[in-house]
Amino acid sequence: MRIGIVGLPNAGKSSLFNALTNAAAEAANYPFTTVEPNVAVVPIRDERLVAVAETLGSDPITFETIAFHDIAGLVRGAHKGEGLGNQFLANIRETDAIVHVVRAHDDPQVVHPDGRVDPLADIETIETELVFADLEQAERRLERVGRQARSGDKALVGEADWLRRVIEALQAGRPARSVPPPEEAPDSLRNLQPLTAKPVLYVANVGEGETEVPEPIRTHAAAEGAKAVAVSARLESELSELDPEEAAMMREEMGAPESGLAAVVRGAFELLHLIQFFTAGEGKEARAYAIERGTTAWEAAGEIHTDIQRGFVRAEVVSWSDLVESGGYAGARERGLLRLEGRDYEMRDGDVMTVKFTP
Ligand SMILES: Nc1nc2c(ncn2[C@@H]2O[C@H](COP(=O)(O)OP(=O)(O)OP(=O)(O)O)[C@@H](O)[C@H]2O)c(=O)[nH]1
Ligand SMILES: [Mg+2]
Repeated sequence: MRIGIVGLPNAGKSSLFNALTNAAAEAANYPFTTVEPNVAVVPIRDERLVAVAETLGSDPITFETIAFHDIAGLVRGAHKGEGLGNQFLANIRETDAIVHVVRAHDDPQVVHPDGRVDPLADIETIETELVFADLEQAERRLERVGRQARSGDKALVGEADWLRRVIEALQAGRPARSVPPPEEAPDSLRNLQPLTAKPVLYVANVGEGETEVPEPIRTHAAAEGAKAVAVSARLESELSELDPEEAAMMREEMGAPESGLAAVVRGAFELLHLIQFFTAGEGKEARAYAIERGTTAWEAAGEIHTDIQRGFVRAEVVSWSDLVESGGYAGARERGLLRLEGRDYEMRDGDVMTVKFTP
């Protein structure tokens, strides 16, 4: 899963990025991979998988990961070349979702580019820039596809027509997600990668000790079908530098129940309708996989390996808690908790699956 972080300058993007990467490195007990200085692949520690691994003596434990891309702040007029932000938007075209950091704290020490704190106006500034960036991209693509569509190819004609409607929507200030891609050209969306079609998680960067998403941001997110979480980015970034016990104590004292990492990860999973399933062998690797809700056992097998999917015979499935409570696979089988499932079985969150397959 890849997530791009956007927001105004000084909104708190890099503070959040540092908090996420430090906290993950600490919690998962192995270093995150810095692909580039501003991209970090963060393992998502899952206590359910840890418990499964302890029960089975599995080693190593491989968590699912999220790659976060931190980019420079966008300013009003970025599409006309203001600031540096626009050129970085290309780096997040290939992400699955966007985290939009919105300043919601009023610390006078932190300069606001517009000299006032107004979360809704800030959101609008950023969203306008995203719309303009998509517009430029869509116009450029239409030039090419429109020319190719003269061949009469159905998919190309469909894509060109879709691009025209996307451009119309964007010119009216509506996001690309409001124009569904045509059936005859299902790749249109992937070819354009519009930023305004990606699901958005708003992160309200609230003052220390605050835990609620401010009302205007919550309402705005709900109206868009987006999610919103509250995080105090600087505090989280400071806490992430401490050792975990110390951080937990501080967190309790300050009444901040959940780490910023946990809140963002939870929000991202909800946003993308993701659940996790696990594979775990006795004395072998225990591994987590993020899949969309509704994924079948056969599709899930493909996440493990294409060979395993190709030779799929059946799946042995047990919930992680049943497996742990039964002390392992043998115990779960004895108690009738290890089920045989076919290829159409719909995976549930926390399932532990062993695929029987013909090589
Ligand atoms: N009081 C307070 N200050 C914060 C908070 N989050 C970030 N800051 C401060 O705001 C300043 C800017 O934070 P950054 O995280 O660098 O902001 P950014 O969005 O990455 O900014 P650009 O990279 O310039 O676009 C820093 O001095 C932070 O310490 C917060 O929750 N409360
Ligand atoms: Mg930054």
